[in-house]
Amino acid sequence: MRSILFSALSAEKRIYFLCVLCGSAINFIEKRCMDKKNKENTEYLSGFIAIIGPPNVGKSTLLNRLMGKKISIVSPKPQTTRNRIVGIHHGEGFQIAFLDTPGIHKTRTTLHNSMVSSARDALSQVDVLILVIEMSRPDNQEISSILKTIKRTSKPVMLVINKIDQGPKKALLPIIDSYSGRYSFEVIIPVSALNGDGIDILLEELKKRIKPGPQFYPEDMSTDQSEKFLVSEVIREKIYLHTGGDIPYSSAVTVEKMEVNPENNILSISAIIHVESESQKSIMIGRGGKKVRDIGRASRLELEKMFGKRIFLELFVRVEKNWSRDPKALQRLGY
Ligand SMILES: Nc1nc2c(ncn2[C@@H]2O[C@H](COP(=O)(O)OP(=O)(O)OP(=O)(O)O)[C@@H](O)[C@H]2O)c(=O)[nH]1
Ligand SMILES: [Mg+2]
Repeated sequence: MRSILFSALSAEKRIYFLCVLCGSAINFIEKRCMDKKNKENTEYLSGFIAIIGPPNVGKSTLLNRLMGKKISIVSPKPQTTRNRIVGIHHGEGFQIAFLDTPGIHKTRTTLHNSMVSSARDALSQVDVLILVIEMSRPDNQEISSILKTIKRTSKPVMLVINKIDQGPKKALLPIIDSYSGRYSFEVIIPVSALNGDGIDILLEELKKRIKPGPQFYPEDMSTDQSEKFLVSEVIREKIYLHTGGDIPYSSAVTVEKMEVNPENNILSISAIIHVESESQKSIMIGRGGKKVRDIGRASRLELEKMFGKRIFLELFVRVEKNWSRDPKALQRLGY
């Protein structure tokens, strides 16, 4: 039809028509080239940033706040985080991979050694460090040793004073004063990871410190942890919240099975809670199985939100004698 119409045109009109067609094709090609050029000119920024500090100062809460979602488990007890946890923050034209780390502390067991070395290892894997302290306990006994370590890395360090919701703002001045004298921080930013105060300023300062680089992770990836690891961490968090004394510190969790039943779409998970002695096992199980049931219920509710489906969770408690001091057992349990 088009060719009949075209041949019906006079020779003059045909030439004019072809010129218009060629013109728009050239315009189109020019526009594509410009778009490509603009994209190349606005350089993509990316970087790795480690969140380090003493135990319990709010490092994991800060990671979750920066991410806008929960990636790392949190509890009021120190030494909650045991592995390096990666949270990938995607923004317009930039990407930041945050490494949440175990709190740096004096070590007593092989597990502590593994935790502290994974924190120290993270220092060498990143471009920038965020050192977190808390406003109400700025003179944490671990700080001197942490400052010595970061001095050796010669990486840019930002100091975050967390938990500013816990006291009057005027308490910040002497802390800022004292820390400015101890190290030449890039910037000192007071925040509350809990309620979000100061987080926008922190993100702006972070963006200034990342450099042109590749997009290391795809847009839809928010962590590099496996699903089994995420599940084991949620269960471990509930153990920290539901038990006391030595129990949380002597517990490890491994996920043995995760399977979706195609008929009802229920996700079946079976996991083992490893403890170090028979007496810990009976505390973990509780009278009539109540303790482990409470841990199971709290875990299941969170996991159902996380996976967006119904979950059937089975927990078994097993004794793995003195696992926290045995390097082989540690490896088996993921540390
Ligand atoms: N009031 C207040 N509490 C906070 C804030 N940030 C964290 N917390 C609380 O501090 C406790 C420790 O938080 P975490 O994020 O687990 O601390 P952490 O530094 O990751 O701890 P470890 O992994 O054990 O080293 C939890 O009870 C948090 O709710 C904050 O800004 N204000
Ligand atoms: Mg933590």
